[in-house]
Amino acid sequence: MTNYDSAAIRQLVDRRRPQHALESAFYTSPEVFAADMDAIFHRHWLYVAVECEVAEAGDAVVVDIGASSVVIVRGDDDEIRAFHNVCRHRGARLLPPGPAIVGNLVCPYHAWTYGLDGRLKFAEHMGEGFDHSCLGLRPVALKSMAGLLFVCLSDDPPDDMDDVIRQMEPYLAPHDLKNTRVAHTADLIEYGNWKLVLENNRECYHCMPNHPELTIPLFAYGFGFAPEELDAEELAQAERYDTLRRTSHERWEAGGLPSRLIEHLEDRPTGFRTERLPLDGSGESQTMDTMAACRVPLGGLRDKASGGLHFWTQPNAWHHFMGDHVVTFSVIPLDEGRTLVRTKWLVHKDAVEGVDYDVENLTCVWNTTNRQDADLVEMTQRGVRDPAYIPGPYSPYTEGLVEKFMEWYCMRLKACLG
Ligand code: 3BY
Ligand code: FES
Ligand code: FE
Repeated sequence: MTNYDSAAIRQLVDRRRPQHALESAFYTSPEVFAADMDAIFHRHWLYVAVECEVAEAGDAVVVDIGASSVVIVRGDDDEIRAFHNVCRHRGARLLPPGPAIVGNLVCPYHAWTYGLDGRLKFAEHMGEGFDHSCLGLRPVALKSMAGLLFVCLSDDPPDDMDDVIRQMEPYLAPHDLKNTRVAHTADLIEYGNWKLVLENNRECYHCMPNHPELTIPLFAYGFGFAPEELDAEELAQAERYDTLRRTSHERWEAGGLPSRLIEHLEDRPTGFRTERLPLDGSGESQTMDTMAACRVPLGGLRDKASGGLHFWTQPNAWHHFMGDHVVTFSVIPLDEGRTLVRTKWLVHKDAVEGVDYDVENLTCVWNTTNRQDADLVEMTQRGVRDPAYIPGPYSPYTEGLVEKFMEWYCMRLKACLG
């Protein structure tokens, strides 16, 4: 079932100019959006939730992705499973989006009752020959990466996820996500195509002029610059940052914190990138004063200045892991011109609000930055809709990772087009 013309979209992809933004149709056409949902969002691993959201048996969280909806639930056997949120009777949604606590999954329509393992347990009035056993909920592929939960809506998910997990677990494990809880969630609808949200995320070219709050903790962020444009003082600062990055990597790695760059953004279905980077000031956290926002450290992290571990996955996520808290971001397209950006702040599960941390202080940098990014995305969406728009070139210095996102997108769209 496709409501787009694959050949026409393939042509659009084939005529893309490398190192340039995409043509307008990629950001504005409902057909390209349908292709994106089908080829990208229904056939790749998506970051959707954190294990601590389903900490106990019967905890559930429901996430809508386009026309699909997924129930993630922890069973009595402690297993976390994911199911399509579609009743096997006449199709009603079992649960609304968001968190829930359930004993069974009971359809609100005619009360068909499913166990937390998805099996149909009761269905009244269905007669003698009714076979419960073949009407269980349809499973959705789910994997936990050190506590980050990924789902794939395809029956044939990309098989490279186990390798990403193997490479990423040593980086994420020290932050002990399983012993965190969500201190705050912010859902922000950005008025732009999901690819504009990702493009914006994959560069810091816009950070200096637009993110005063973010540039406080981030300092001379490792996102490239044109060396010939720097004056002597800026060059010296860039060199100082490079030295700090190198010596920090050495110190962190010696202390058991993997830190060095791994980058496979454009050469595999489950593209990803990670690196631990030093932060400015005290080097502790992404807060306005650069000090830890939460007094209870995560996991076994004793080095307060453990920087910020960046972790990105294609197509829909980025995260910052610090010594005192973690910020996770997931992107869910709503339509060709609207995108949900869901941000979660995680702290140690024993941390007490108002005693160990203050929500305003914890969330200030990224709430403010997200709103600034939403404005940038919206103004770009308006521009790319204008008939006068012509795709412009990416900076070879500061937009190399945007190009890698686009290479990945074009490669995967072509590979998965129906
Ligand atoms: O979160 C990030 O890693 C990216 C890079 C800098 C700006 N930004 C939102
Ligand atoms: Fe679910 Fe009828 S639609 S019980
Ligand atoms: Fe930004």
